[in-house]
Amino acid sequence: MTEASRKIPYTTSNSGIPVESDEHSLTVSADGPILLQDHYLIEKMAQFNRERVPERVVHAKGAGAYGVFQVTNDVSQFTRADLFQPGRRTRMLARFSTVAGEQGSPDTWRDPRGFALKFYTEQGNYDLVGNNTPVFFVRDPSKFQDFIRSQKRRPDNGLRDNDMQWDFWTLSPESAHMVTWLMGDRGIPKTYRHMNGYGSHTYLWVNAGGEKFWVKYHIKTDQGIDFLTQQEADELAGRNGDAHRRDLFESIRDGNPPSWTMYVQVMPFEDAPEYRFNPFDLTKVWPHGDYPLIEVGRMTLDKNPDDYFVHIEQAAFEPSNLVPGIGPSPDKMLLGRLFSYPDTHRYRIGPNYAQLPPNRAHSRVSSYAKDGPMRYEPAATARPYAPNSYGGPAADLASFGEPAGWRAAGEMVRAAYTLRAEDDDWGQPGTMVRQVLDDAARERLVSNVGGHLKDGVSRAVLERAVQYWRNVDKDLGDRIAAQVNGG
Ligand code: HDE
Repeated sequence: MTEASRKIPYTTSNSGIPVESDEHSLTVSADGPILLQDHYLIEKMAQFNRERVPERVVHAKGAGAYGVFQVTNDVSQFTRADLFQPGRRTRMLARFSTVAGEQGSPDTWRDPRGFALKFYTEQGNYDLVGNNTPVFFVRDPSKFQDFIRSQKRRPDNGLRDNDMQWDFWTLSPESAHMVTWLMGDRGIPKTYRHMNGYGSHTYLWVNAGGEKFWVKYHIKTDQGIDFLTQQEADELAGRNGDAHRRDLFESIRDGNPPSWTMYVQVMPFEDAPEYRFNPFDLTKVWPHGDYPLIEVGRMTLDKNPDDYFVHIEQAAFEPSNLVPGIGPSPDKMLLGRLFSYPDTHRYRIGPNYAQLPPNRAHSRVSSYAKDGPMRYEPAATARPYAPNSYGGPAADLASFGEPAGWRAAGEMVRAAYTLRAEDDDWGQPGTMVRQVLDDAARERLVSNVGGHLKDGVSRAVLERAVQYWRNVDKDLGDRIAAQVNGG
């Protein structure tokens, strides 16, 4: 029977060889021993044993989709980045995720959400790898690994431990702003479609004339912010651990593509040195009264991946993918991340990860890379060295301009940022509690914190935690104390 006359394709081995059976091993007589020459059986078992790549050490559980970014406002006065030029439409990939949970963990655990974007621009891939919060727990990359370990599983019993979490947080006062976000309504979004994304860090934009501006990204959901209460989330975690992944997939499948509107806050380059607090400190936000939001464009997720592992599990986002017109800032956390992400990709999915479908640039790649495991694309040149007199490639400084940077000088030290007038750890979370949250949101914050503190936190850490919240806001701290001690 030919394949054409059949309704379904015939099974083959990985090498395209038609196989004789989908269910019977090759044996001597029906009841006899299995034969080593059963190449297809061996291939099936060996392939099965090698289906896993290491999960992401953080942000292991997530969901993603492809989409398009459309510029809706002219911001070319601030940046010459190709994707932000008037009228530009750029294909993109987004991945949303939780942070501490492993791959099989529920989507609705309380956690920040990753908000990772990859734009396939005409000048290479631009990755904006943010969270659904504008701030973070710590401000020096040296503490990041410690922070994450305090949120995950203990080495002795393999269990997560609220005492460990609050021990770290109460010994790291810089965490207060982010913990207020985490323990409030933003800590459990209703779906991935009902949350904002933030670049969180300060970045550098450079326009065509070489003028520099500091920016912060806000990517606001067009679906509206919505959240789950702790109780709703706990119930859903038990009933459907993949609720957020399913919601994103089905909304796109059913012709209901979610969208977000991107804005930036723009700080003139020369404002930074005198600003009243450190504008590069990742635990701080810039008041919108100082630097209002300016619309940039709209991202719409309109295409589900046709293979989750190929496109989402192997997606490699890196804040170091900065295209001409965009640069980093002196934010120590951002600078640490510039190393960490490519490092984790080389370990997790191999040195040629940039050639995998979700990571391949849509523009021409003319690097001098060659060879290495699983290499897929041919080398860009037969003479893989620079300079060479056989047609390059050669760096083109004239077209793409100086690296986007700033002047730095001074002695080598290990120290916290230099303190400025309003560089404290309690002011901004206190303002958020008193001026941004309404009574109902404050009540839910008290209940969420109280519930978490009552679950296995030691007396000594509890006392520090009550003081931590009193430092944020006295009344809030008193209400948490009453919950913990009396309630
Ligand atoms: Fe990450 N982070 N991170 N992170 N992060 C990773 O890279 C790291 C931080 C964020 O959907 C890892 O590919 C360091 C802030 C997202 O694939 C790793 C520091 C923000 C994702 C890593 C931070 C993020 C990651 C693990 C402190 C928001 C998932 C897997 C200096 C602004 C991306 C990977 C995806 C993933 C390092 C802190 C967001 C280990 C060293 C702050 C959304 O490389």
